[in-house]
Amino acid sequence: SQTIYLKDYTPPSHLVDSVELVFKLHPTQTRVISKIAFRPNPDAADPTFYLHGEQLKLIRASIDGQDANAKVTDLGLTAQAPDAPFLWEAEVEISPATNTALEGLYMSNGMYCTQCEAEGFRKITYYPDRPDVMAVFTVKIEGEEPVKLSNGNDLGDGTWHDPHPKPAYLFALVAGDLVNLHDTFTTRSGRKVDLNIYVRDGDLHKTPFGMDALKRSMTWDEEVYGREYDLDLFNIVAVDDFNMGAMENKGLNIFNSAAVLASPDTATDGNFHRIETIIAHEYFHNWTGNRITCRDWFQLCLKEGLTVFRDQQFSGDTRGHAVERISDVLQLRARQFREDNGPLAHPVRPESFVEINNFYTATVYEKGAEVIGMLKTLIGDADYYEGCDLYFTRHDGQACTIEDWLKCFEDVTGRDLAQFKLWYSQAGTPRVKVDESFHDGTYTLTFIQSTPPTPGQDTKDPKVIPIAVGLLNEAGEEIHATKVCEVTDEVHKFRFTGLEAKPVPSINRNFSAPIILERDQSNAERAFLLAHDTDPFNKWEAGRALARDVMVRMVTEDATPDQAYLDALVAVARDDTLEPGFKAMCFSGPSNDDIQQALVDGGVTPDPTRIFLTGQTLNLAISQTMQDLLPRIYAEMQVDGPYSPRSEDADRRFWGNAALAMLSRLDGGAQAAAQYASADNMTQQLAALGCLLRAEVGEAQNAAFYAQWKDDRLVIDKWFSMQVSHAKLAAAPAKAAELTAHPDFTMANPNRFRAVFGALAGNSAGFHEPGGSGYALLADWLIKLDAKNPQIAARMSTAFETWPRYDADRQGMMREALTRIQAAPGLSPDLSEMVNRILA
Ligand code: DPP
Ligand code: ZN
Repeated sequence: SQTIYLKDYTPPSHLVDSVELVFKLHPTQTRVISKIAFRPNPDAADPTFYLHGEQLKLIRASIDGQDANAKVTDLGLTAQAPDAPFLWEAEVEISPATNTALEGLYMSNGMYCTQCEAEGFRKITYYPDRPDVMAVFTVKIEGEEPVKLSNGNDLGDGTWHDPHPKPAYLFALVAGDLVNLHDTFTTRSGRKVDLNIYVRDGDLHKTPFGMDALKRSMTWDEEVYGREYDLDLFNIVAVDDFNMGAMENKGLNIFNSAAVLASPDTATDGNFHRIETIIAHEYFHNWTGNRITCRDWFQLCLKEGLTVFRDQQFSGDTRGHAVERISDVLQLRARQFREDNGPLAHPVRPESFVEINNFYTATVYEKGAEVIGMLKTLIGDADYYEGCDLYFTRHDGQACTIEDWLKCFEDVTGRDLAQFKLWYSQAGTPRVKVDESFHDGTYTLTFIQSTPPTPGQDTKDPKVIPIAVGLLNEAGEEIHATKVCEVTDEVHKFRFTGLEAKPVPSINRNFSAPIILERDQSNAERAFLLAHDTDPFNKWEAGRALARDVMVRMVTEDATPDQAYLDALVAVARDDTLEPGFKAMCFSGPSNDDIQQALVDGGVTPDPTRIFLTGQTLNLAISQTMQDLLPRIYAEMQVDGPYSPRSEDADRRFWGNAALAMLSRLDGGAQAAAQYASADNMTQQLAALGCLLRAEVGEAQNAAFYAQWKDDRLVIDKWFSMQVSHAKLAAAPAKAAELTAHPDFTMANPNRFRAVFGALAGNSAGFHEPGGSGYALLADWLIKLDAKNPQIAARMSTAFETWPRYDADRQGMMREALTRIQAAPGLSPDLSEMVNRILA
């Protein structure tokens, strides 16, 4: 396989005016007949006519009616083409039923569906499968299936026309025996849009929430970004076997059923929230991705970073900005910081890849979103939205680059964004060291930035880092409102004058920059900020820093749980001015990865077993300290009446279930068993089951749960995952191995595979148990899965990306597992690229 470089980009040889496709559906012998109107691209670097095509059986191909005499390889074909517009006609045969990679046209439970991003269209027919070739598609679907869908407008009889030129990766087709929930939405300029969510018979009751989320997303994009929907129809289809969460195909979004189907009895509050976010995300792509797409796949963050930023804004508006920001940062630290500080670190806009599917990463998505957030902070809201408007008008219908995007903001603000652009090209999480001094009423903050080396980038230039700072006095009053310090130099000082006494700073408020702050801060000051900071994010952050410090001391110095920390938590729990969701967040504590990163930064080799056991000790101490408060919190947080996923109720359950988790460490699971028995929704049922499994007393409930839900695939995914997540130490890989023998386990369904092995990878102490059984098991299964579904196998290999952190024994075993994968016969380019990068 070949490495592809951003610097080698050249414009396409030919452009496409129109595409007509006819699909004669058949499980193993689908015929795809294409008529494509090409014309030479005046800007082409190389005029050779080349079409991508993989795993296609070519039946015939002609150019202007004459045999094309195509030279065919495994990856595509070339043919002699006239130096003028011409008509390409071809017929190929493909086999959807045997397509286990779930890329291109495939079958899921008897239904035909497609996934073309990034390069799946070339498995459907010969085509210039690159995002800078945009065309108008007309599609005819022939088959017995009662429902036949494609992009754009329904012309009847299985025929579809999409008037918006689009790249092939946005093509979609669905055919099957489906039912739908229908609704309508009227755009603010009066366009009436038909909305449908298509599902299999029996799932209709799980669609109303998704429909509501869709309509709210449509309204939000009109109100906040001035973006309206542009077709008369918007269809969503739920598919059980799907590699991603969902896909933004023009007018025909295809969703992993886990990312759209929800009912109170089968979906948790967390599921409802995730569904709302993904529906919004895919809908928002209609402008940021579809109307304006990417020139090439290196620009993936152009659509993904921006669209994640937009869905985060939407979620913040919907469920509260503080809790949303905290959960986004938790995610960022758990996934992106981990990536950015290991062998897979890469820039938000990568410069090379072997397999683009390996770059749908936390860095491209989440750090990509952080970069947009920093831009907005630096230039201010008004200029941000003006720049977006300019981007939408200037580039509508185009395939663009990061340069195009930034130019809009330079034009609006007159500001040079060259230094800002380093956020797109330099990998690694910046460290910012903070020094402070106070003399004669002047408080000086000195920021010293550096970014550690990452693969292929030994040295880094200083970036522009917007660090929001506020100041408090000793009484806990805000004496200097939030000000954004624009750190541009390696060492950069900011002065605050006219102060009576040395203030307490609140730095990087709202997590204004995705950095690691290095600052000598006493736990007393952290506790003070936890009690007084007016910035909700930093209030939470102070508690998290405190918790992290307490954990690190317990791990490295055998310290006992810090009383000041325990007291601070009690104060949070008692504080009536705080929202339940915020309190629950304060009790969530830092993630295992966060602790490990802190240890690594402090020069200590993390031992996941020890971290786990320490966490248990600390959690028990917290529960004991909270003992008297817990019954009342638990009782007060019970929500009466029928279940609603609205955040007001969800936050009460969140805090109530945090109290239940603490109670369960003290009462042997009695309260959790009671909750399990009386639960009338999945949030309460699953939270109780988790407490029981953690206490190792949940066997009966675990069996009952399976019996109750054995016919619901999405709930059974939870059942698989819970058992592995809650198993302790070496019991986790043993449980995962046992579950792979369960009759309901299958590699063919990505959700099921992820339920078991995603849970194993997420159970740090289990995956890293010192015997190495976790590593060996995952390696075995990645090798098996790779033969069927390389994308998922490659994605899940990131469980190994932290190997350089650990002790020699663990390193040796992790490397051995990776080397074994590397040596597996017939390894896919996807998995091989990942393993090579992880080991490099
Ligand atoms: N479906 C994926 C997403 O929306 C890839 N575009 O992020
Ligand atoms: Zn996306």
